[in-house]
Amino acid sequence: MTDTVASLMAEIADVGTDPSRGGYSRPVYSTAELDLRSWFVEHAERRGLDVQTDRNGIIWAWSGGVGEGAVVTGSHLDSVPGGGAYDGPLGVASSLVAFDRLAERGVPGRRAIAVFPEEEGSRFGLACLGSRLLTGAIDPDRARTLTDADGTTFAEATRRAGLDPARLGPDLETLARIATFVELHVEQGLGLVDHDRPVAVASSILGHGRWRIGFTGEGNHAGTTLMSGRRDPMVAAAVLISDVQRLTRRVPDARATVGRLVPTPGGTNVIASHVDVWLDVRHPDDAVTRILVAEIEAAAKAAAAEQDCTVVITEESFSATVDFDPVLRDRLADLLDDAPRLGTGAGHDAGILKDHVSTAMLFVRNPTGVSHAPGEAVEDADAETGAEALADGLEALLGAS
Ligand code: HGY
Ligand code: MN
Ligand code: MN
Repeated sequence: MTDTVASLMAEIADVGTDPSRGGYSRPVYSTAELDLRSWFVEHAERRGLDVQTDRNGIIWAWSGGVGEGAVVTGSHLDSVPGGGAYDGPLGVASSLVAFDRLAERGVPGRRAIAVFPEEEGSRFGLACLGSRLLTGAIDPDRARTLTDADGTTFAEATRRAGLDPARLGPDLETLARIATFVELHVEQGLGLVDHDRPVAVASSILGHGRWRIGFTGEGNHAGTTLMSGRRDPMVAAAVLISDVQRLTRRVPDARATVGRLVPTPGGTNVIASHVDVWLDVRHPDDAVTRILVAEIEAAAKAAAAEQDCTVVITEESFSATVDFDPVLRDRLADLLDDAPRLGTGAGHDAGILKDHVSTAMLFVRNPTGVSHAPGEAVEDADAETGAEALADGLEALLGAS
């Protein structure tokens, strides 16, 4: 095969571009993401890999037979709205090139590339949905009833993707096939720029959670309703969003974001009756996260009371801080010319799998450090270096298996 990571990425550069937001919008099971899934399957089959999609929508491309003891790599193809080109697809493209290197080197051993659905949780609200289903980290009934902004359930979207939603759920037989999982991902920060190195090995993933905060007031006419006596949930939400920044700035290393606000009904000349905001909070110490969220909840209640509104706060997901196995981490770092060990504030399927199988991550330098935005970047040379590093790591693990 003569494919390079850059050439593979160029093949999908026009899939799911978002002219209004910039960047890419590739929600799970959307036309764009389904096109990317087909692109991956075609490349995997061209390489003679045995391609299967499991009941949770995870695509598996096998080499050396389907079975236990496999060394697995891969990532995701779905994106956030207006996301960058590399978050997810870089890992998938690099996996294909790494498999080409292993074939050229004549490396034996059972291995697979996995492509996980809904890693971002951008359509159905829960990150790493595919790996959570695989490992039993989410109740299948809850997964089936998750809905997108149009009211389509994950069950319906799963059905439209050609799968049976009744079969969603823990798949311990598939999980048992993985001896080691190594995910390559674009770095979502400037650590490698600071180190002046192209590749790092992950040390940890910041604990993170998502909360839905719904303010309810009284909808009315913008022109006929005097300011006195309004019960405006948009004002309550605005006060809370400002409080989130104020409260979080007081906590070293904490990050809290409100990136999504949905008013109902959402008219320019209408006082909203309800406003939903979504809160993303992250910190290395899960106990600190909980304390900060409690303070934000109190601020939400105060903001609601101030506007004579009510508020309901719902935890939608929480993932504890992940520390990757230091032995595997250091083994890969040593193998890769003493590559830096870097923590990340971004979640990954590897973080979900880590409690079930031996797991590691590689990061590839991002010269802008930007992610979840069009500015995300990877130099072609670093992309190829990353794929070679992945191949070296997989070869070492296959030799040990
Ligand atoms: O939100 C995250 O950290 C990841 O990109 N899903
Ligand atoms: Mn990602
Ligand atoms: Mn992401």
